[in-house]
Amino acid sequence: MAIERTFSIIKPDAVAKNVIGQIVARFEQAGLRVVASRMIQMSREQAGQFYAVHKERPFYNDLCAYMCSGPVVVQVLEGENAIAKNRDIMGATDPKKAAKGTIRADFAESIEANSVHGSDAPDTAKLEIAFFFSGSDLCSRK
Ligand code: IDP
Ligand code: MG
Repeated sequence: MAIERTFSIIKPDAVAKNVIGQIVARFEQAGLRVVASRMIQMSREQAGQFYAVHKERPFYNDLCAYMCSGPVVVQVLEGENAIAKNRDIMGATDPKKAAKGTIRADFAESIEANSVHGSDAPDTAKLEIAFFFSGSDLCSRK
């Protein structure tokens, strides 16, 4: 299986709950390594651009406002099958439907304030990493 990199956000609800470490520990326990990490306060423009794919969805404006409502941690995770592995550890978008033991089942507040973001495919992972990080921000953990 290939070593991949994927983009992850610890969203405002999880940062406010002070569970950054607990969330990162789950990635590490699953064999993923953090190769870049930064806490930021997103602007409305940044959130709007990041979630542009959802522009036509009824929840878009609320989602963008929510993502700017407090600091978030943006990070890049690396490891075998990192993209799908991250999505498995996160759980389903709606925490009520998320499998037991997943981050969203354990920490999320609602379908909107659902604790984490994770890229869903290699092309989006690449775009999302480049949206927040430059090449020199990414560290080698080999
Ligand atoms: P994902 O984060 O599991 O990939 P997406 O469908 O890509 O889910 O949606 C992006 C984000 O938009 C979700 O993580 C969540 O914060 C928000 N969202 C998705 N569906 C809804 C909804 O029906 N109501 C409110 N917010 C939603
Ligand atoms: Mg998505």
